[in-house]
Amino acid sequence: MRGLRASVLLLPIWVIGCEEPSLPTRTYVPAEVLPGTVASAQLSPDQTSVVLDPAGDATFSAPAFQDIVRGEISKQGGSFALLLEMAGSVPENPPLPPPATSEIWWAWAFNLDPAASPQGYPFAPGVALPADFVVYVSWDGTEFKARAIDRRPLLTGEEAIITPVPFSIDGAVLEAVLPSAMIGDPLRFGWGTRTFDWSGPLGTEGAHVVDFGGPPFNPWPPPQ
Ligand SMILES: [Ca+2]
Repeated sequence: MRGLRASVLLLPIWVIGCEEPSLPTRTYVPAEVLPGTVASAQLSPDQTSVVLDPAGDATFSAPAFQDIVRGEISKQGGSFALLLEMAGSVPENPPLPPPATSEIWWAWAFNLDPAASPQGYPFAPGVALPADFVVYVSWDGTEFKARAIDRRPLLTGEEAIITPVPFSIDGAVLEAVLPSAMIGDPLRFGWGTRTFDWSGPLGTEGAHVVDFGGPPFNPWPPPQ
């Protein structure tokens, strides 16, 4: 993992803009970061886990683009394809809805070790949460980004590992790619989705959950 972090953080994020303005798809692919992991056309899904969530249940009177209606993860070769469907389309230039002041997130959380609750980043120091690994798409009022946060090093007093990941936004659907090696190719884990408002910088107490997409964690592999 150390080698992976060292290699990917030095590379630029390639942003591929929409070439046809009439289409709402925005694809941002740091392909150089993750060679071989985004060739999904050559891969076929072998397992998918889907969780549905009602529309209209988000807190803070949040807009529909923060209201989760479906979360999905699919194992595709060596990667997980992560998907979030919202109750409404994500605008090209969305507002930061209150109480967000710094950024908003669409996130997938992974509970890799049910016995562990790392403390700290991206949450405040000392705040323990069971998600060992988080992937998120963010909007800060200027640009969309996607990052993976490996929180497991926090358990031993080290810093969380932050890695850019490919993502896309198409109307009400957000997708991101997580190479399964980044979470250690686990056979079993818990996963779930959330949206967040950030009323302060990452690493502070400014995180507010806007909507959970069903239970906080769901089983992988999906029940037969
Ligand atoms: Ca919802």
